[in-house]
Amino acid sequence: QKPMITVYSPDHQQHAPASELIDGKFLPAVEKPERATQILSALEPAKLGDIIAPQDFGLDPILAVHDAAYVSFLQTAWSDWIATHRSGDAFATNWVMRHFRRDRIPESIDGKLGYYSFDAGTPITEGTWNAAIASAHVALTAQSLVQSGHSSAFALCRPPGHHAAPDLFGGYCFLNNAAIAAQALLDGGAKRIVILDIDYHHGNGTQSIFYDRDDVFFISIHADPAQEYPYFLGYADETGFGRGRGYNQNYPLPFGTTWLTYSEALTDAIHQIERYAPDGVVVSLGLDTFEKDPISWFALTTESYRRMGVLIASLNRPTLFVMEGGYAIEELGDNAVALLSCFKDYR
Ligand code: OKP
Ligand code: ZN
Repeated sequence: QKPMITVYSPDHQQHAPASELIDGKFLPAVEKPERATQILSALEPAKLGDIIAPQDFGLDPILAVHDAAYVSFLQTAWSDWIATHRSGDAFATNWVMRHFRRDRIPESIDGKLGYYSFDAGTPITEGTWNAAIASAHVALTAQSLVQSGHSSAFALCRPPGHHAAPDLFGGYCFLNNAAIAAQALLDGGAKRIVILDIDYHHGNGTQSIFYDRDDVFFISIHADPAQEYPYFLGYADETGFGRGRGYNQNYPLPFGTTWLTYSEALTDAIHQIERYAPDGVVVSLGLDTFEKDPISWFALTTESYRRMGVLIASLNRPTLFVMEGGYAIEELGDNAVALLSCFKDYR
């Protein structure tokens, strides 16, 4: 049995928004540093393998996925915001919607925030860029382990990434860690990569990044966008475009989904992955499908995560786990360990 190395950086703590717009009020942020520290403290006694710090891979692997102007925007967003607003976290409050022009990038930071985002739920703070780039380097460090022959690795990323598109932030995400890692695997010699997104929310950013490509097969199991965030992407009829046709697969499921229904979708997804025969699998690991998650409405249990670990292990492919969502802080670590340790035991 081979160890599973975890990559972790404390820099995520620099992204700690005071509050979030919820139910018409600014309430304590749901996406908070305790998420990552709770998982870390559960991993230590579980002894899956070493816990290591990330390496610095610079900006090139980020720019292989994200637009340069978007990355520059993220780097200076806080200082631009504070130059005019003086205080408070930066929030977008207006967007480029249908009927507006998309060929003009406003000079104003408020205009830029709206141009480069798709929701009001993703505050930018003083440390957001430092945390986001560290999170991407956590994913890249885990990727380099898998590339060099480790059968699996866990990137304990925070902030998450799967909602971030080439030039869009939103859904607590700024840089798409899983997409950056998948692209790096390809650039390192892999021919075909699957991204299996098991977060409760559709990974709209990842889908957008790879929608017209056949070298990354994006598969996502999530709450039906007709009922749930991000609302405007994630339907079953989104199957890819051009060369990418047939290499995008969504499994939208209803509120209240239990393991019985979930496992049917996951088993189908596993069969699709086997047919594609990828060189590696990147798992966008969200634990917000849990029954006690405060913002989500599926009903999976800790036992479900054990079974998920076993099913993903059955693929027998180099596997990179990239942390996404999961907000039931108390059980987050147990659920992560349940999935990762069963994966490891059944490999
Ligand atoms: C990020 B990840 C609920 C608002 C939802 C955005 C959720 C982002 C989830 N009232 N806000 O996929 O876990
Ligand atoms: Zn989620």
